[in-house]
Amino acid sequence: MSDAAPRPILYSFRRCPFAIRARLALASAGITPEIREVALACKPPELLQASAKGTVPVLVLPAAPPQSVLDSPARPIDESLAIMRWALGRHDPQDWLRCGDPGAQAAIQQLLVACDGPFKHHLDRFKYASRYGEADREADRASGAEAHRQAALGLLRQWNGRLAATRCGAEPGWLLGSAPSLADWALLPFVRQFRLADPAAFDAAADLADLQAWLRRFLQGPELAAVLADPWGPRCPWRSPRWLYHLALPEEWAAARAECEYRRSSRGLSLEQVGFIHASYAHQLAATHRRFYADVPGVLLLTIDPQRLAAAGVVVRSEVAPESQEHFPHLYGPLPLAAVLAVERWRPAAPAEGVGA
Ligand SMILES: N[C@@H](CCC(=O)N[C@@H](CS)C(=O)NCC(=O)O)C(=O)O
Repeated sequence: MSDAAPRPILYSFRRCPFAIRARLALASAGITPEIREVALACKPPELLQASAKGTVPVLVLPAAPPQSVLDSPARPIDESLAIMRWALGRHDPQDWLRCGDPGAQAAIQQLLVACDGPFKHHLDRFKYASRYGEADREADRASGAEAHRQAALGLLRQWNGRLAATRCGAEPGWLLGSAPSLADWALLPFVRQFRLADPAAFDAAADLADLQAWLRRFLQGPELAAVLADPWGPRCPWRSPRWLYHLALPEEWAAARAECEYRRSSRGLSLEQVGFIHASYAHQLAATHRRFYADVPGVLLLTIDPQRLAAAGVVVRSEVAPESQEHFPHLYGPLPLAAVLAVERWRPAAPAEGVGA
């Protein structure tokens, strides 16, 4: 893919096992999307427009030049396995898909169904027991979680058995034989997640020796590490150009929360003194921070939804700053707390662009 070619966009979440498997396949296929890290509590409108179900990963393909007036743009791919298959369908240098081997393909499919179905079901219910716990009593909840852990362990033992059957001497095997397949890479993030719930117990389980060796090889290898690090796995959420942003001093934001509205315009200046509240568009944030807040420890970034501002009757005007001749958004009225979608400690954004940049 040339640098000039439009890239697919991947809405992703660094720690999400579904998104991790999608990134693994894209990386293996040599496809370098623009990664948009999503905060699940504050999903950008662009993601929801691409896929209303609001899960990550979602891959949005660049619009191809229409060959005919009947051509419709490619639909976003909003299931992790479909993204993997799409990527590997374009380029599969290590034959993860086991092209031309229907028996292996059927075995892969079975493993994927077991992982995304029962394994994920039990994993969620023991890892996030309080979220799913219906029992009122703590002791009942704990025994329910343990039942789910045991059910998940049952599947892990089956997968361990497959690996034991393909082991070559001391070298751990792969789920389908002598090389990793789509099944290994797609299950990996979920087995990793199971281990992370209690690493010591997982590592000590005597009946999971082959699975432990299989996972360790992934954890020590370069592929998983690559998709968990920048630029594949940025820690800072992508900033939508459809939102507005404001940098705030922590003590002034704390006061606003107590007073139920925010009336500071910029550093050291109030709304009353200036007549409006200064804000930035996403692409202006780094420069605004550098100019006014670089020496403030713990400065906060407010993400503001312009639609909620409008609903609250706050007028936003895009106006030129005399010193730079650049347009900035100005809020004519106090900022209602309900229009603030997220408050986080300021962190510089990851180097923009795509993973190949
Ligand atoms: N079947 C989907 C599941 C994706 C999924 O559930 N992702 C989680 C994050 S790990 C999500 O986006 N949840 C939405 C939310 O928490 O709001 C896939 O394979 O892509």
